[in-house]
Amino acid sequence: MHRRLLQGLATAAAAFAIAAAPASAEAQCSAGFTLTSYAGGSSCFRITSGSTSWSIANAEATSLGGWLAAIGSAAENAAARSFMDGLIGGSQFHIGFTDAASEGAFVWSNGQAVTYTNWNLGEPNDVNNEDVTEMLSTGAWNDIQDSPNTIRYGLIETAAVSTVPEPATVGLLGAGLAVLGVAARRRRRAVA
Ligand SMILES: [Ca+2]
Ligand SMILES: [Ca+2]
Ligand SMILES: [Ca+2]
Repeated sequence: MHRRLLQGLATAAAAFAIAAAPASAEAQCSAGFTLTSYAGGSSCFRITSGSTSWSIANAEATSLGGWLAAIGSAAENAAARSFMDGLIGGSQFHIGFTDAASEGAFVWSNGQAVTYTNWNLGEPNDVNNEDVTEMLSTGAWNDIQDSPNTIRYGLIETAAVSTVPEPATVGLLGAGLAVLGVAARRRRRAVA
């Protein structure tokens, strides 16, 4: 067989092999969010634009396609606290835990199941109707009022999406087929 044809076949075969190899998935966040990984998962985090009541922070989270942080584990709790430490020091901040719908029955505003809580000693105590939650400097939680007099930054969360990188192999595959075509034409000419 013609040597160039063999070379072309080899190139095409290599391109097919690369294209067939599984591309590794990469976790990514929407613009403005920071990918934050921790044992057992990852989240996309960003801080609210200002220090506000819980409801206003919650509305901003929703408008951005997210929610006030829903904390599913001790590892996520520590990651959330650490993320906010880098932005507001040890200040407390809003998370998405609320019992506004049913007193005493706290739920995550994004609807996820409650798998972990980290209430501070004596909390939640519902003093003067506290129905939303802040995270303290220690990482422990406290129920607070949803009020213009109780303003905090909020931690907004979205899920990290897993994306497969664009295959860089399509061009290579094309190049391999082009070489094959040239080789085939030369082979026909040599025969003629
Ligand atoms: Ca979460
Ligand atoms: Ca309450
Ligand atoms: Ca409280």
